[in-house]
Amino acid sequence: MAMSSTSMAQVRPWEHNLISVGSIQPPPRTDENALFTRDKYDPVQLSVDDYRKLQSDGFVKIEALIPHEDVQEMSLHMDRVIQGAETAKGFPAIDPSMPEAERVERFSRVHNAHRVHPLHERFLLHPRILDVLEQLDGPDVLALQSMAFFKQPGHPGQGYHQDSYYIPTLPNTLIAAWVAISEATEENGCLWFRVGSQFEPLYPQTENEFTHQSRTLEGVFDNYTASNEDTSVNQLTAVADRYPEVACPASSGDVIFFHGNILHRSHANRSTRPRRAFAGHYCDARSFVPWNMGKEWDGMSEGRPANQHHILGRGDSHLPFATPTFGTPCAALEERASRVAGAQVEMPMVEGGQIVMGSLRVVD
Ligand SMILES: O=C(O)CCC(=O)C(=O)O
Repeated sequence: MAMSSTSMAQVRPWEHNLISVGSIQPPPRTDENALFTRDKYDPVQLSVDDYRKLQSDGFVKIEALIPHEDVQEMSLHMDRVIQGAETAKGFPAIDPSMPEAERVERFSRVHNAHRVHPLHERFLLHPRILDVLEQLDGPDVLALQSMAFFKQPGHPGQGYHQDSYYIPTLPNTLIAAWVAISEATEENGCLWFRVGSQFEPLYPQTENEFTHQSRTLEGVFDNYTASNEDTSVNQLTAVADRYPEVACPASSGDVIFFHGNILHRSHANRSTRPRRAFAGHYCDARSFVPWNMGKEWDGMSEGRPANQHHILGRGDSHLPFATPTFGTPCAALEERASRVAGAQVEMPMVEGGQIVMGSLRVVD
């Protein structure tokens, strides 16, 4: 999950080797991404049960969502990055002659590489992920951030946190899609969720003015230890303990979708192989997003949103949005269709003892 600009300045142990590439200039555009059109993939059809599971548990795993070839491509790319055979602006410099231990140490995770690398953009806007998001989180999908987890043997996990703590969206419609690139097991550091904790309010940090909506509730505290792996230090442990905890192992290609407020964590990789994952964060494109990866944006001081820095994946929005740097097909590149049908639904009214539809109007 994203860390704020404040935390970037003072790197703490659990932010081990975190790299943000948000401000890096992208490489020249290529046309290759434009080939990844929606019709290349089987459309996804979720059930009401899947929807209910996300609401009731706070997360839902969709098995084998991403085709094997795509997962394999990301996995090979990550291998090449670590070997120093492939790089992008903002990635740590790797000299292929470096000892392997030193090379892998440079990569724990990379944030927002979709701004500098076409493959990461393709994953963030993957049609099968966007299909699911449309069904789980509404038709208008804004893609906010991406993270590639290299999680090498011995690398730490991430302690209890709520993703909406880092990425505020108003109203809060944040949802994560966590793609297993390798198998994720309890041994190598899979995700763990506190089932039902998505109903908790957000436990914000006082200095983050955009996450204060729950602050007036009795019991909400100033949270400055989110993500700390040490449960005796992490203030969210007491909240987490109200809910049962479950591990969520995943096979490569499975995608775990989870709510922005759910308390979750991962442990260190205790295996001898990397545990790799790609995570995207999204929201309803109608939510106001006061977040640009911890960086300033035009209009920030006037209270204008940063939505124009985030890509419209599906649907439409009355708010601004970005187009993809590398031309991955998505709604931002399509003609805009207006959605006015909802405005025409008539309300039932009682007239002469009968229910009639919308005859009493005071707006005409
Ligand atoms: O992949 C991990 O180990 C942690 C990921 C996580 O907690 C997140 O993306 O919010």
